[in-house]
Amino acid sequence: MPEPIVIATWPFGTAATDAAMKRLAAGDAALDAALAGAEAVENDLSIRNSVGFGSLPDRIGRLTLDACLMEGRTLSCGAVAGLEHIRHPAAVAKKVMEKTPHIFLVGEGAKWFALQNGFPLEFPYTAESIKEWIENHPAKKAKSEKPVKFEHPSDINIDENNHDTVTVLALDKKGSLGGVCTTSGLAHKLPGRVGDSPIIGAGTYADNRCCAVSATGHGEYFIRTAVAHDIYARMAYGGATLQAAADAVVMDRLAKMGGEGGIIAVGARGEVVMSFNSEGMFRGSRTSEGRREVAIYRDH
Ligand code: SD4
Repeated sequence: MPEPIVIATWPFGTAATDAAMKRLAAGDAALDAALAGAEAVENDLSIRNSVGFGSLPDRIGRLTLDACLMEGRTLSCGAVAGLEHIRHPAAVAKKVMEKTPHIFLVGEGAKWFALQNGFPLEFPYTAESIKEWIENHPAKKAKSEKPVKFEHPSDINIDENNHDTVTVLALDKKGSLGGVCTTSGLAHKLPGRVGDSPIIGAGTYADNRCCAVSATGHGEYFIRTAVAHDIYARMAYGGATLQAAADAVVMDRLAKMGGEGGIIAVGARGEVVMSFNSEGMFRGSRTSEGRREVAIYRDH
């Protein structure tokens, strides 16, 4: 059996890899470990750009969260999107997977389901996130004291670099894969907008036969190219290695469309691949032997 491994996106992903590795070392399943890692990041109010509470609200000031997870042995999965006032969207996604005949709940329905399952209703805004929203709202003229005047939806520009999705992928002692992705999506998005992160096959995919893959970047492009599943399929049906599959999708297919971002992936034999077409991509990894790596890579 391969040694357990966990990888995550962004510098704050080290909180995730540390929490997840504790669980893997104790013999827990990959999905449970990855979820523990994602929750560690969701809990951290100092992560202000885009994961969980205290992160950046949408165009009209509402913080909505998206998450999904997938188990590589059974292909079980769950997802939520547009979830408000609930701190742990990834855990709610797991309940959707375990307790309903469905996979994906959104908006008020997802919130109702979370409340029914004992998740507390919480206030997700911090003084910093409110200040940031007021001061940096794209519709607001610099230094103007006037309140934000909303643009027509067709006029909005989105800063596609203003985001920080955390995705955590793990391989456990039994050789099973699991993946979790959690985010508040692109900052200042239109209300109701959902990116790739909670979409199984776009933002995340896990199948023990090949790999677990998760994405970070401009979600609309990752949906159009079904990035995570495309990488899996190139391995499963095309016989590509994980590295070749990831590079073909991220560096070629996605890049040619103008989709900026990258993926992290763990193969069924423990191989780690991180492919990106953006200027750089932060990610961290951790093995059970304590090997810990955090890096931003800039060269292709
Ligand atoms: C989205 N893909 O909502 C997400 C954003 C992201 O790192 O990846 N942030 O489009």
